[in-house]
Amino acid sequence: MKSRVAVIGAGPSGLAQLRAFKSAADKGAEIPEIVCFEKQSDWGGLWNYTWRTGLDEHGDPVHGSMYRYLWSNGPKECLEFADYTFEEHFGRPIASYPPRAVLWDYIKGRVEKSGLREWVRFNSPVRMVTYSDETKKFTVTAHDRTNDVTYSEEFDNVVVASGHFSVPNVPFFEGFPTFNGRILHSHDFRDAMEFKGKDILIIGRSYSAEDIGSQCYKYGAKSITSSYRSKPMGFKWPENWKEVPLLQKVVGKTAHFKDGTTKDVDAIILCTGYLHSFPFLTDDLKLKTANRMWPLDLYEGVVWEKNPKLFYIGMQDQFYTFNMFDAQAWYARDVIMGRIKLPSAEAMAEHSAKWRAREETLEDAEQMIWFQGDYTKELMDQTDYPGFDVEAVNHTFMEWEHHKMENIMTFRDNAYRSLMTGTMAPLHHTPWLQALDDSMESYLEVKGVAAE
Ligand code: FAD
Ligand code: NA7
Repeated sequence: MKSRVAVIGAGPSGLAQLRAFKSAADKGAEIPEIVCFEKQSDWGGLWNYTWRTGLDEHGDPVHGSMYRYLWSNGPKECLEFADYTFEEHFGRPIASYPPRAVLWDYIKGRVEKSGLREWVRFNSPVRMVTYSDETKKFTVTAHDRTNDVTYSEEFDNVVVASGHFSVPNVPFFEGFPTFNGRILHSHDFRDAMEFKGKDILIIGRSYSAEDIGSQCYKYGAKSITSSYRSKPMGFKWPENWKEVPLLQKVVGKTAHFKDGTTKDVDAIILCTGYLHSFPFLTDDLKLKTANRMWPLDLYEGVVWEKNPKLFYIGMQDQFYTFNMFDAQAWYARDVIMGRIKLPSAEAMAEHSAKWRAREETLEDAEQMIWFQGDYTKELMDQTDYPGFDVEAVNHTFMEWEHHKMENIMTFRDNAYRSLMTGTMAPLHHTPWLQALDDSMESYLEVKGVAAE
């Protein structure tokens, strides 16, 4: 009988796994039967925008954390698939920081072209995965939401690709229960227009804080105060944006900060990150980690060392995204298909410990980018993933960092060269701050100027 592989999640990571198997099949290999379980009614993961917050149409927690007007926070040239370029998808070069809808279209394009939809069971959250030492198989229990039927099936391998930016980390601050305004986590942020004319307080100093604050600025918030725990973000903010040390308490509408200053605010947005959460896994299979560059217990960042029939894709904190997920998925595929032989448990743990030791020396974004680039390259060198010039991608990331430091409100107006096709992206037709319409139609309108 054919072996069976369950893939949990049809976001960029899960879809990379489907594509990896399809690519082997296209080259004549005999592949296992693949069943992908997806909780939402469509694929694309976070890139499949939902207006819903709280519970979804079935009463399950909403997966989506993306919001309206979200534009890529890094150059598309750094995430481009090596086997499906933007130029192939859109038929021409496009600008470097596409809005969400454009990236969703790109992600979908590759899997639609490969005819992979029939591998996916939509509206099907996985409820439980167990492993039997006797049968050496996993039992996956899923809920078919369309017919409201819960059922179980056996699999030889499981790939967890359920994402880790969905379950919010929500700290408590004194005075929250009696705050006279709205308190929300970035997971529930949807439309910056809600905060037009308002004084908003943001807690956190990472990507969500930076981008949600910028969105609110762009769409007319009266003022933005961002409060950090460790250190300021340090960008050159507009005049109505202040960075302050950590919030201590709120009294009525007044926020009190560690440096003794206060500010009256209408809303508090907790950009305080997410929890890795796998309620469907038994403890022996469950990855437990904070959001970091090298979670432990995953050989090559992918293989569950305690049971190497289980795989995780996309569980690292991310600079590299889509093409790193590809590198991981190709690697997992080759382990599953017996093309890559795993070393002993001790050797796997030793290998992970080495990466972790290097991770602990990383001091800034630049070093993290090189770290993740080296990791992605190590994976690509072991499979037939087309591969790409990692060093060149790292350099594009460096340019991006530099452009952000120059001006956080204009960095998206830059253009970069594709490291897959060599083509220079055109400049976008409208500066990001003035581009209020984030639709695909508006973004792809041709009124651009060539960048060279
Ligand atoms: P996800 O995209 O989260 O997909 C996971 C999928 O698994 C979902 O479809 C979900 O429904 C499904 N799932 C979850 N649980 C179950 C279950 N029990 N059963 C069945 N299915 C399940 N990256 C970039 O490269 N550029 C950006 O600009 C960028 N912006 C971001 C902005 C925000 C607000 C966030 C939160 C993330 C952003 N990211 C960005 C990073 C993002 O993590 C990746 O781009 C990518 O979406 C990760 O893919 P994934 O498949 O691992 O996870
Ligand atoms: P991140 O990158 O995990 O960052 C979480 C932030 O939350 C970080 O700045 C933390 O501060 C801060 N944090 C966490 N807990 C607290 C408490 N208790 N008090 C104050 N601050 C806190 O999550 P993001 O949502 O920004 O980014 C996730 C993804 O979304 C990312 O890939 C983007 O592409 C979009 P610290 O830095 O530790 O001081």
